[in-house]
Amino acid sequence: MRVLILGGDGYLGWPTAMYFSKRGDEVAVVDNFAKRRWELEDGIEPLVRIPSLHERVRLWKRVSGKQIDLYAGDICNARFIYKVMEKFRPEAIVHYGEQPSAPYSMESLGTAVYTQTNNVVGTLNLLFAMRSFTPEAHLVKLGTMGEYGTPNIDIEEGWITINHNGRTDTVLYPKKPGSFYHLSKVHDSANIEFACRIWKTAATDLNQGVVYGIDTDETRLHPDLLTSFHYDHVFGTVLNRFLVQAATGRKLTVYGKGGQTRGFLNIRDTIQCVALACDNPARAGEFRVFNQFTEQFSVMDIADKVVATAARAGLKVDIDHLPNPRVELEEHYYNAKHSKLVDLGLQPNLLTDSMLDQMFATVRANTGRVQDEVIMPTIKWSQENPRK
Ligand code: NAD
Ligand code: USQ
Repeated sequence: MRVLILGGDGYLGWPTAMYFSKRGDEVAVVDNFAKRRWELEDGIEPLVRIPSLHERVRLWKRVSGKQIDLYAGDICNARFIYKVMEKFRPEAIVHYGEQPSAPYSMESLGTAVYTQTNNVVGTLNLLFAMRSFTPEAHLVKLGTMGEYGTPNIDIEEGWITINHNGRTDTVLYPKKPGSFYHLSKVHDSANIEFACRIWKTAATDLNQGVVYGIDTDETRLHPDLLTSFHYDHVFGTVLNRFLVQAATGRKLTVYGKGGQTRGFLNIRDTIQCVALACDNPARAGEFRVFNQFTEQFSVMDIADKVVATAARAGLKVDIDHLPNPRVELEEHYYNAKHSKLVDLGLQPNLLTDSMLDQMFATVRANTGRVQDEVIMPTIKWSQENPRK
């Protein structure tokens, strides 16, 4: 398969590119390195410094003997993405190339506008480029479970059948997202569903939960093939943050009561799910939605697991309940369906004690560069945030 990976320099994009390349697919990656610029703006660095994408692509060739094509450029530049699509002619496009942080999007008017422009315009450009050059290709788009929010009813996989005043229809599940970032994904989903209806585009929207994990089979092939792992308050996801906090003797930063419940999955399962979607493509005109997570936990469940993991390693870790910088329900009903990927063959890597012990050991071996200043949350949802 010819697979184009947008956002190939990112946490999920780089290991995905290596995975497809290793199994024999023809792979190209696109990135404009915006993430590295956002990091610079906020004085943030991943836990371990990562080589440039050019270096990692060269190293991959030496280690695996396989070529990954690299296109450096911005998906929001229509001319650029048109050229890439015309030249590479992908059969599958895995779209990770967006601003992924809820706190970043809530920092200011500028970051909210940037997030929505970057994400929505980039995806629109891609849809038009697909229509022009690869109308048969399959779009595998990374959306988020946060598009649904935390409704007081069961969450279905994308679509819901509603009976209203005696008539029945199947419609996109109602969305109530919790940040301007999550909203950008809702807008993307609506635009993609429209393209499927009007142009017969084939698309799978992967409503992914919170990802954790530091390595995959391919990143372990060489220390410099690693992917970016964030523990800061802007780009770090909750379990990754708690592991670093515990490994460095800090209290775990639970926001509010910690009853916030989300779907979670291992980075290895992100890759498995994306591969399953590519290998079992949507039909022309189909807007297919999968809820992509393997287990659901509350923030306190996650904190308790990290406390226990640290204890097994001989460390005592405490939990701090910080005033919640976000506006979100801290106790709520949550029951999200997630059977479609399992039906396709997903074999989940669950959050077992041995998985936690392994991740904790890797994190502990790499705490030399942890910066105190980027751990506590400073971006508040309900008020203006001073620009740094
Ligand atoms: P990431 O920031 O590490 O990777 C995104 C990459 O896309 C970055 O390298 C960035 O430079 C690139 N990019 C952004 N805008 C671009 C543009 N206009 N043109 C070209 N490249 C661009 O994020 P990630 O954690 O790897 O997430 C990947 C995708 O998965 C995102 O869309 C995110 O919303 C989604 N997602 C992530 C998680 C998670 O927990 N990490 C969970 C659910 C969904
Ligand atoms: N949280 C804490 N303490 C922390 C960090 C987070 O209590 O130190 C809480 C948050 O308040 C939230 C939950 O943990 O209730 C999850 O927060 P998160 O930062 O791990 O995840 P989120 O902001 O939702 O975003 C992440 C990714 C995003 C993806 C999303 C999937 O950054 O790209 O879309 O997870 S989901 O949550 O399913 O929408």
